Amino acid sequence: MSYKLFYAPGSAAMGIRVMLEEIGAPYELLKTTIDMDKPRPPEQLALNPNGWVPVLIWGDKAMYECAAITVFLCDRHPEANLAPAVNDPDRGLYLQTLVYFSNSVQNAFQLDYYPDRFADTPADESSAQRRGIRRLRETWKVIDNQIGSNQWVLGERFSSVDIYLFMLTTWLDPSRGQPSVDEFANVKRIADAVQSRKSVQTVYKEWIAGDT
Ligand SMILES: N[C@@H](CCC(=O)N[C@@H](CS)C(=O)NCC(=O)O)C(=O)O
Repeated sequence: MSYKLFYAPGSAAMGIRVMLEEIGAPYELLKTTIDMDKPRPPEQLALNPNGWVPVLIWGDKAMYECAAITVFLCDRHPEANLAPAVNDPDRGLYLQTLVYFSNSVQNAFQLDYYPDRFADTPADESSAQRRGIRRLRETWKVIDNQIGSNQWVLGERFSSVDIYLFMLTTWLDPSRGQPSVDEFANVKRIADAVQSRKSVQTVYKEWIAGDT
Protein backbone atom coordinates (compact mmCIF):
# COMPACT_ATOMS: atom_id res chain seq x y z
CA MET A 1 0.00 0.00 0.00
CA SER A 2 1.51 3.30 -0.99
CA TYR A 3 0.36 6.81 -0.14
CA LYS A 4 0.70 10.40 -1.25
CA LEU A 5 0.59 13.19 1.30
CA PHE A 6 0.04 16.90 0.72
CA TYR A 7 2.75 18.23 2.97
CA ALA A 8 4.24 21.43 4.34
CA PRO A 9 7.03 21.78 6.91
CA GLY A 10 5.81 22.80 10.39
CA SER A 11 2.29 21.56 9.70
CA ALA A 12 0.05 18.77 10.95
CA ALA A 13 1.16 16.74 7.93
CA MET A 14 4.43 16.08 9.77
CA GLY A 15 2.68 13.90 12.37
CA ILE A 16 1.06 11.86 9.61
CA ARG A 17 4.43 11.48 7.93
CA VAL A 18 5.90 10.16 11.20
CA MET A 19 3.09 7.57 11.30
CA LEU A 20 3.86 6.51 7.71
CA GLU A 21 7.52 6.12 8.72
CA GLU A 22 6.53 4.02 11.75
CA ILE A 23 4.26 1.87 9.56
CA GLY A 24 7.00 1.49 6.97
CA ALA A 25 4.61 2.19 4.09
CA PRO A 26 6.00 3.80 0.94
CA TYR A 27 4.85 7.37 0.49
CA GLU A 28 5.40 10.39 -1.71
CA LEU A 29 5.27 13.95 -0.40
CA LEU A 30 3.31 16.45 -2.48
CA LYS A 31 4.82 19.75 -1.43
CA THR A 32 2.43 22.60 -0.70
CA THR A 33 2.40 25.60 1.60
CA ILE A 34 0.60 26.81 4.72
CA ASP A 35 1.59 30.40 3.99
CA MET A 36 -1.70 32.33 3.93
CA ASP A 37 -0.29 34.72 1.31
CA LYS A 38 0.44 31.94 -1.19
CA PRO A 39 -2.00 29.98 -3.37
CA ARG A 40 -2.66 26.27 -2.90
CA PRO A 41 -2.24 23.83 -5.82
CA PRO A 42 -5.61 23.23 -7.54
CA GLU A 43 -5.13 19.45 -7.02
CA GLN A 44 -5.02 20.04 -3.25
CA LEU A 45 -8.07 22.33 -3.29
CA ALA A 46 -10.00 19.75 -5.31
CA LEU A 47 -9.49 17.24 -2.47
CA ASN A 48 -9.76 19.70 0.41
CA PRO A 49 -11.49 23.00 -0.40
CA ASN A 50 -10.40 24.33 3.00
CA GLY A 51 -6.87 24.49 1.64
CA TRP A 52 -5.18 22.99 4.66
CA VAL A 53 -2.95 19.98 5.20
CA PRO A 54 -2.67 17.07 5.73
CA VAL A 55 -4.45 15.45 2.82
CA LEU A 56 -3.75 11.74 2.38
CA ILE A 57 -4.22 10.02 -1.00
CA TRP A 58 -4.30 6.28 -1.67
CA GLY A 59 -5.38 4.74 -4.95
CA ASP A 60 -8.17 6.95 -6.27
CA LYS A 61 -9.31 7.99 -2.78
CA ALA A 62 -8.32 10.86 -0.52
CA MET A 63 -9.16 12.26 2.91
CA TYR A 64 -8.31 15.15 5.19
CA GLU A 65 -8.50 15.80 8.98
CA CYS A 66 -5.46 14.72 10.91
CA ALA A 67 -7.23 12.73 13.64
CA ALA A 68 -9.34 10.85 11.09
CA ILE A 69 -6.26 10.05 9.01
CA THR A 70 -4.54 8.78 12.17
CA VAL A 71 -7.36 6.35 12.95
CA PHE A 72 -7.57 5.33 9.28
CA LEU A 73 -3.86 4.51 9.01
CA CYS A 74 -3.72 2.69 12.35
CA ASP A 75 -6.74 0.56 11.41
CA ARG A 76 -5.28 -0.18 7.99
CA HIS A 77 -1.90 -1.22 9.41
CA PRO A 78 -2.63 -3.05 12.68
CA GLU A 79 0.76 -4.79 12.47
CA ALA A 80 2.39 -1.42 13.26
CA ASN A 81 0.80 -1.51 16.73
CA LEU A 82 0.06 2.18 16.79
CA ALA A 83 -3.47 1.91 18.23
CA PRO A 84 -5.61 -0.28 20.48
CA ALA A 85 -7.88 -2.61 18.48
CA VAL A 86 -11.64 -2.01 18.32
CA ASN A 87 -12.42 -4.16 21.38
CA ASP A 88 -9.35 -3.20 23.41
CA PRO A 89 -10.15 -1.51 26.78
CA ASP A 90 -7.89 1.43 25.81
CA ARG A 91 -9.80 2.13 22.58
CA GLY A 92 -12.02 4.73 24.27
CA LEU A 93 -9.12 6.73 25.72
CA TYR A 94 -7.31 6.54 22.37
CA LEU A 95 -10.28 7.99 20.46
CA GLN A 96 -11.12 10.50 23.17
CA THR A 97 -7.58 11.90 23.27
CA LEU A 98 -7.22 12.11 19.49
CA VAL A 99 -10.51 13.98 19.14
CA TYR A 100 -9.69 16.25 22.09
CA PHE A 101 -6.35 17.08 20.46
CA SER A 102 -8.10 17.82 17.20
CA ASN A 103 -11.06 19.85 18.37
CA SER A 104 -9.82 21.45 21.59
CA VAL A 105 -6.03 21.77 21.61
CA GLN A 106 -5.76 22.46 17.87
CA ASN A 107 -8.68 24.84 18.12
CA ALA A 108 -6.82 26.79 20.80
CA PHE A 109 -3.77 27.01 18.51
CA GLN A 110 -6.02 28.21 15.69
CA LEU A 111 -7.38 31.06 17.79
CA ASP A 112 -3.85 32.38 18.10
CA TYR A 113 -2.48 31.47 14.65
CA TYR A 114 -5.62 32.22 12.58
CA PRO A 115 -7.56 34.83 14.62
CA ASP A 116 -9.32 36.17 11.50
CA ARG A 117 -11.32 32.92 11.40
CA PHE A 118 -12.79 33.67 14.82
CA ALA A 119 -12.98 37.45 15.06
CA ASP A 120 -15.65 39.50 13.33
CA THR A 121 -13.37 42.46 12.63
CA PRO A 122 -9.58 42.93 12.59
CA ALA A 123 -9.95 44.92 15.81
CA ASP A 124 -11.32 41.83 17.55
CA GLU A 125 -8.46 39.57 16.50
CA SER A 126 -6.17 40.30 19.45
CA SER A 127 -9.01 39.31 21.79
CA ALA A 128 -9.35 35.97 19.99
CA GLN A 129 -5.60 35.47 20.26
CA ARG A 130 -5.55 36.22 23.99
CA ARG A 131 -8.37 33.75 24.54
CA GLY A 132 -6.53 31.17 22.40
CA ILE A 133 -3.42 31.47 24.50
CA ARG A 134 -5.44 31.06 27.69
CA ARG A 135 -7.23 28.12 26.10
CA LEU A 136 -3.87 26.50 25.26
CA ARG A 137 -2.96 26.56 28.96
CA GLU A 138 -6.35 25.11 29.92
CA THR A 139 -6.35 22.29 27.38
CA TRP A 140 -2.71 21.26 27.83
CA LYS A 141 -3.32 21.16 31.60
CA VAL A 142 -6.22 18.75 31.05
CA ILE A 143 -3.92 16.51 29.00
CA ASP A 144 -1.08 16.80 31.52
CA ASN A 145 -3.39 15.75 34.34
CA GLN A 146 -4.84 12.95 32.24
CA ILE A 147 -1.35 11.52 31.60
CA GLY A 148 -0.32 11.70 35.28
CA SER A 149 2.53 9.27 35.89
CA ASN A 150 1.81 7.18 32.75
CA GLN A 151 4.78 6.29 30.61
CA TRP A 152 2.76 7.01 27.45
CA VAL A 153 -0.64 8.65 26.90
CA LEU A 154 -2.33 5.23 26.93
CA GLY A 155 -0.29 3.90 29.85
CA GLU A 156 2.41 1.37 29.11
CA ARG A 157 1.92 1.16 25.36
CA PHE A 158 3.33 3.60 22.82
CA SER A 159 0.73 4.68 20.25
CA SER A 160 -0.10 7.17 17.51
CA VAL A 161 -1.55 9.45 20.20
CA ASP A 162 1.98 9.99 21.51
CA ILE A 163 3.11 10.99 18.01
CA TYR A 164 0.15 13.40 17.77
CA LEU A 165 1.04 14.84 21.17
CA PHE A 166 4.65 15.38 20.09
CA MET A 167 3.54 17.13 16.90
CA LEU A 168 1.30 19.52 18.84
CA THR A 169 4.06 20.39 21.33
CA THR A 170 6.28 21.53 18.43
CA TRP A 171 3.76 24.28 17.71
CA LEU A 172 4.02 25.82 21.22
CA ASP A 173 5.73 29.18 20.94
CA PRO A 174 6.39 30.99 24.23
CA SER A 175 7.69 34.02 22.30
CA ARG A 176 4.02 34.66 21.32
CA GLY A 177 2.88 34.37 24.93
CA GLN A 178 1.88 30.72 24.52
CA PRO A 179 2.84 28.34 27.34
CA SER A 180 6.12 26.46 27.11
CA VAL A 181 5.95 22.69 27.06
CA ASP A 182 8.04 22.89 30.26
CA GLU A 183 4.86 23.98 32.09
CA PHE A 184 3.43 20.49 31.54
CA ALA A 185 5.89 18.00 33.01
CA ASN A 186 3.99 14.86 31.99
CA VAL A 187 3.47 16.07 28.43
CA LYS A 188 7.14 17.03 28.24
CA ARG A 189 8.27 13.61 29.44
CA ILE A 190 6.34 11.91 26.64
CA ALA A 191 7.32 14.47 23.98
CA ASP A 192 11.00 13.94 24.84
CA ALA A 193 10.61 10.16 24.59
CA VAL A 194 8.81 10.43 21.22
CA GLN A 195 11.51 12.77 19.92
CA SER A 196 14.16 10.07 20.32
CA ARG A 197 12.39 7.71 17.90
CA LYS A 198 14.03 7.15 14.52
CA SER A 199 10.86 8.16 12.66
CA VAL A 200 10.74 11.52 14.44
CA GLN A 201 14.47 12.12 14.05
CA THR A 202 13.97 11.68 10.30
CA VAL A 203 10.86 13.81 9.83
CA TYR A 204 11.71 16.54 12.38
CA LYS A 205 15.44 16.69 11.58
CA GLU A 206 15.42 20.45 10.85
CA TRP A 207 13.13 21.28 13.77
CA ILE A 208 15.31 19.27 16.17
CA ALA A 209 18.39 21.08 14.83
CA GLY A 210 16.58 24.35 15.55
CA ASP A 211 16.45 25.35 11.90
CA THR A 212 12.66 25.85 11.66
N1 LIG B 1 -8.65 20.26 11.35
C1 LIG B 1 -7.53 20.14 10.46
C2 LIG B 1 -6.66 21.36 10.61
C3 LIG B 1 -5.39 21.27 9.81
C4 LIG B 1 -4.62 22.57 9.88
O1 LIG B 1 -4.94 23.51 10.60
N2 LIG B 1 -3.55 22.60 9.09
C5 LIG B 1 -2.75 23.82 9.04
C6 LIG B 1 -1.31 23.52 9.28
S1 LIG B 1 -1.04 22.78 10.84
C7 LIG B 1 -2.86 24.43 7.66
O2 LIG B 1 -2.88 23.72 6.67
N3 LIG B 1 -2.94 25.76 7.63
C8 LIG B 1 -3.03 26.51 6.42
C9 LIG B 1 -4.46 26.82 6.07
O3 LIG B 1 -5.35 26.65 6.94
O4 LIG B 1 -4.70 27.24 4.95
C10 LIG B 1 -6.75 18.87 10.79
O5 LIG B 1 -6.65 18.51 11.96
O6 LIG B 1 -6.26 18.23 9.84
